[in-house]
Amino acid sequence: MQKRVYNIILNNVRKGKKSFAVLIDPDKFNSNSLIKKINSTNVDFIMVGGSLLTNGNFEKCVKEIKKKCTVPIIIFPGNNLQISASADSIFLLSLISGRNSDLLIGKHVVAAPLLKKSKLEIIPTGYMLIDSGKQTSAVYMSNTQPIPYEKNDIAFCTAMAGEMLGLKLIYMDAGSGAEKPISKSMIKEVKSSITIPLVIGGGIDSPEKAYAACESGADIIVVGNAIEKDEKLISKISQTIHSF
Ligand code: 1GP
Repeated sequence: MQKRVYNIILNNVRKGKKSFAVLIDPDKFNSNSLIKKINSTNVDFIMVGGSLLTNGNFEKCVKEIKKKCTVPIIIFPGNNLQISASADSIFLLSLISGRNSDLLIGKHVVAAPLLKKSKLEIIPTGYMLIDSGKQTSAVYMSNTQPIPYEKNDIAFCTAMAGEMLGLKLIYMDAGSGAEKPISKSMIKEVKSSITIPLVIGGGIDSPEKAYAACESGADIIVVGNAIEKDEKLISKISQTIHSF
């Protein structure tokens, strides 16, 4: 299994270059215009997945993106049904902010043989849900409590523990469509407590919010919901992130 995607992430971090990941929800995927936009913009990664998918077209969506686009595809799995050998890589999420053993190790046991067969590049990821003012699908579906918005100490101790356990990435997520993104001070404190790359997502719906996350120490910025509403944001946010 090649470490292509993780090496791109690490190289960007070493150069101080921020990365931009567009999150595609297969339920809302409208291939032509979105892929056109991505192909004409500087997007580092495409993530595909969601807490709850209702259309059953996960595999079709990944294949279609792969066919039309050269940007590396990372699966962001909402559950163990979201695996496709057509993607490049998968964030193998361990929900370290929660205490639901199924999402810490259980689902992974079930998925392991499939993942091995798929030859996907596995990126072991410490996934942390942060409270954003309203209950998000990720919090509800995971049956866990998010880390409170202002509890920076819980966030950085959790991230530190994740790194000590050998995880290769920390992904802090306020949840899709979050009312407010993760605070600058929480991102700063987590970033200064770990040496592995830090991914930030949830509620980033403007270049200014993307800039604030970069400035605080995010290495990868994930945007999903806002782009579904306005595809023009892809180039605006990309410019901000890449000129940081
Ligand atoms: C959600 O972090 C991602 O898991 C992206 O969030 O859809 O709010 O951009 P948005």
